[in-house]
Amino acid sequence: MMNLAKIAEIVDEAARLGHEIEQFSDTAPLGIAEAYAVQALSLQRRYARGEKRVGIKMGLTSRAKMVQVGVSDVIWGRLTDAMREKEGGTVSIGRFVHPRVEPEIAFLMKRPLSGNVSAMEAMEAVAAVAPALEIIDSRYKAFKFDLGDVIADNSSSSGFVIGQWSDRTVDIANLGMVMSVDGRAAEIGSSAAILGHPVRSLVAAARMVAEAGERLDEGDIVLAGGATAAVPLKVGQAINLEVEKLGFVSFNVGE
Ligand code: OOG
Ligand code: MG
Repeated sequence: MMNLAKIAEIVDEAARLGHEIEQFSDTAPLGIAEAYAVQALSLQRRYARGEKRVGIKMGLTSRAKMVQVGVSDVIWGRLTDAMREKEGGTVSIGRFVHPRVEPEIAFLMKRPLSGNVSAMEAMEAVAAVAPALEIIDSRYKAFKFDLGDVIADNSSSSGFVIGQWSDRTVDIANLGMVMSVDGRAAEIGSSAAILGHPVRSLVAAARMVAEAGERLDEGDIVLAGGATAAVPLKVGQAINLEVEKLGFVSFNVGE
């Protein structure tokens, strides 16, 4: 069995250089605790290169996402400043392996949050909510992985774009979400697809970061997870997400 630091180097180098790797589950499967340890070690490498932690992303919080990748446990990953892309800008995908985009809701934290909290406590720690597009890119061949593989690979985190923030008092329980490619609707869903209510994803986030000895901080961004299946990105596309009451967020796909 390879040591965890070596595995962290493999996933980090794959993400940094945009090349694909074999699943660890093919030869030496990773347990969940080991996989999160690899993820933490791989993020240490990013921080050492000057990237800053800006929040976390939750994954596999909707049925559509679980079905698409064949893994049905809620997972999380870390977001850094280098992953954030400008709203309305052009995202170059040349540095990715096989990127996909998915429609999400983002929370902006106004207070720290960690551990077992109620939905009301979670919402009270939020400053604002926004429509968001997450660009995911598994480093594994053919976008295939098991639970340990995907967690070790920082839950496929690679980029994200956030739209305009709205006050946290907007009711986000069941908002229509339409993600379009070149002006045509590609995926249609509702914020209710995210664990029945996106706030449940924030509750899970608080619990899961606490298990890692961390917390959500003031100013952190939390992505609640894709509400629909993800769509493969191709150079030249214009991607837009319209969320009822929250507005839109968009980007263009460049080389
Ligand atoms: C894993 C990441 C899942 C989400 O929003 O469900 C995720 C993947 O699909 O590669 O980001
Ligand atoms: Mg996602």
